[in-house]
Amino acid sequence: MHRTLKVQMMGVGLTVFCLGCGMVPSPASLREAAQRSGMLVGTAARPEQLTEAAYAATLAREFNMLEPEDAMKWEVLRPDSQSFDFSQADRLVDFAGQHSMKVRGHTLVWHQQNPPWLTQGQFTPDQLAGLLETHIKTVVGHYRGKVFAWDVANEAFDEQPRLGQLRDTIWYNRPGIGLAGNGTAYLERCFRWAREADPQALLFYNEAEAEALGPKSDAIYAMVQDFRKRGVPIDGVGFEMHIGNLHSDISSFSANVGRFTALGVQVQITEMDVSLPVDAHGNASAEDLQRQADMYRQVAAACLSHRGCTAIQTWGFTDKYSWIGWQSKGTRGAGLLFDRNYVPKPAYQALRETLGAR
Ligand code: 9MR
Repeated sequence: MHRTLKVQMMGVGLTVFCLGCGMVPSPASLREAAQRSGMLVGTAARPEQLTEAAYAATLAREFNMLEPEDAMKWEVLRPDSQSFDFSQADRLVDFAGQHSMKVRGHTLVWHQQNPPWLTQGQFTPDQLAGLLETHIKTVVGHYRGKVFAWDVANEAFDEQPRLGQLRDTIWYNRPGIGLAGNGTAYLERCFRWAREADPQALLFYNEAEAEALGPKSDAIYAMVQDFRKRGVPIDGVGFEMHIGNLHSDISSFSANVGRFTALGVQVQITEMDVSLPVDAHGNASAEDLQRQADMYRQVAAACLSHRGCTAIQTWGFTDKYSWIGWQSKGTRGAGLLFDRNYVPKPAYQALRETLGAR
């Protein structure tokens, strides 16, 4: 913007031509951009990588929120039925504290990454209920005042062919905590335990492949509507947003966010990545990287268009460490904002521009 300013200098009227006056400089980082819009921008993080200088510097510079990728799961926290090992998760929580970042906790009730002593323990429903209550209250209590939001339950609704039905799990009905066959009652109990342990923490239900309108998001919607009506403590829904299709329909996502926020809960994007086909060196094509940037832009713009959509989080930030490579045996990858050398990709620029523009 060019502006002409009239200034009075020592009583003499001067007209000066001012280049760039009134321009707001572009944000220097994702977190600066997010702050301008009152948003949170986060990433999953791994404690074992914090000693890598580029990893730690990028994490602290770019994000105002982090979530332990694995370090708060049962498998890590629970060496046996009596003990808790918070050492790995504490490293991440301490790092976040040192860099003024918020922490999302993930996750208290899930069917995966449970330790063998639990899954093979042949516990009765009463014993499982006791174990789960103690787990939720101890973990949420340990991080009271430090974890601002919890994924209380994760991925409790099933995939095809039972899309949208409750998943058979150790917590629900295999054998469950005593509420098998009672729909979402077992989840309700977990949310109530979590609220007791930390009345200030926001409590989320987190789900995969429920971003768009459809049977799975309908089932979650019905649960949240019911919980809100009956005063069951739930504050938000997390949509993971693992995108593998560069032509995904973002308008359906926006409509879905709209109906959830209308129930009075927050929505957060919790695990975003946009995986691409890669060559033997892990490289994607330049065209795909541009399309990927466009996906990030569209998703961020959709979130920002709803007041109740409060956070955008990616599932890691450097392509050096991403579950997609491990899971696809190297055929897909390059899903994140920074390449393997921590160089920002087109997706980074797209997200930074979009985040700063609410
Ligand atoms: O990224 C996580 C990876 O390190 C684990 O091995 C994997 C085990 O299933 O879980 C990954 O994270 C998952 C997250 O906790 C829940 N949503 C799906 C994520 C990707 O699988």
